[in-house]
Amino acid sequence: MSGPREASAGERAHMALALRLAAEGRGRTSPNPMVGAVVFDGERVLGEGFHPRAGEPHAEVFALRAAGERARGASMAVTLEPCCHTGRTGPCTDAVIAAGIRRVVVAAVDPNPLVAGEGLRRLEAAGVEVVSGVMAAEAERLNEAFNRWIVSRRPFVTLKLATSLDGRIAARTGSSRWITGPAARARVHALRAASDGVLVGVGTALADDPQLTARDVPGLWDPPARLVVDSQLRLPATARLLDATLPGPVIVATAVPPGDPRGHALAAAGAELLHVPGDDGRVDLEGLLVALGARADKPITSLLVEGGGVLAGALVARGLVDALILHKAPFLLGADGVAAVGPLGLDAPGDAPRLVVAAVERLGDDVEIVAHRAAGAASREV
Ligand code: AOF
Ligand code: ZN
Repeated sequence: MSGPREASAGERAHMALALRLAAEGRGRTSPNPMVGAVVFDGERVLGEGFHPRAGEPHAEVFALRAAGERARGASMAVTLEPCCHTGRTGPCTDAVIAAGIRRVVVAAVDPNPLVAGEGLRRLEAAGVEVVSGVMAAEAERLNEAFNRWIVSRRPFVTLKLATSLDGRIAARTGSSRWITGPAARARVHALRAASDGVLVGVGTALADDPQLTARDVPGLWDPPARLVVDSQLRLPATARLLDATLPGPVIVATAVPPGDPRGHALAAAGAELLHVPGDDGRVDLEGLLVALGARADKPITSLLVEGGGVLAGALVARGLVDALILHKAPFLLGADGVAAVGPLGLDAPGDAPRLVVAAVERLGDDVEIVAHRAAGAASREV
């Protein structure tokens, strides 16, 4: 006899727990997704698991191990469709079937072309009841970076801006210390820790001499790569970013061809150089994203862009920004302040790339607005 085709309130509660478990892997699973799983019988939780990092077992395996023999005849809530392929680990579908799980409640389908619905079909073919789409929006949001990268091999790009209420990132002198308060700045460090890479334009690197590291973030996470778009290699080898004691690789993207002494100096200081020349003597930003997503040892699936205005404008103009995180501080800097986003050449508001506000939150005295590219306004493919 087959069970209900929809998830019960109790099963949704188990899925909410699975989503919280999945998030324990934040900042460590790349290029894999964050996944959580709960083995349960009615209200009783028999085993919990999450995917801790790429190369280690999947969430389902940890939850099944924790449940042991009690898994036979029980149910599972899992935030991502169980995989049916052999990668660094074996197929989760086989593990679920072998353990005797009777019913699987899934949040999101795995967009990995090696899975993409086949995991659900395998389970059903083995007689397991499957319900999918339970809290799917939350699960998709959690893995927005993985979902983008696994199908396009390009990173999910989040533009983070800290501005005055009138959208200025610095006063007329270029001074930007500080726009936002401690709570917003702490949020930025958490965003960095959750990202594979943190990117700035060379203007910002020269003006602020940032470290781009994630600091004072609790929990375990891998240090993000720190990147500068530096078309003409103006970054000095003495930049703080290149301090050898700081965690995370430094990548300098440039239009200058290999063999230039400025490049040698940066490489000697520990930077990895990426040569991605565009037509106009500048870095080809689409080419940069492709190169980052294809990075052999550690692909960059999520990129946090922290300005400045020139880089932000170039990315927005090319349709390369997937999400925007705007921190607004309660003061005005006026028209002589520095604009957050460079010229876009728009003739009418209706021509602007459309975003959808996903969340608004107060951070101390500041306000955070999270917005996503509107559905259908997909980035231009290269
Ligand atoms: C699951 N549960 O916890 C995760 C899944 O190289 P592997 O073997 O780790 O496989 C990685 C792929 O497996 C990844 O691209 C995604 O499709 C899926 N991740 N699947 O059932 C998990 N992390
Ligand atoms: Zn798996």
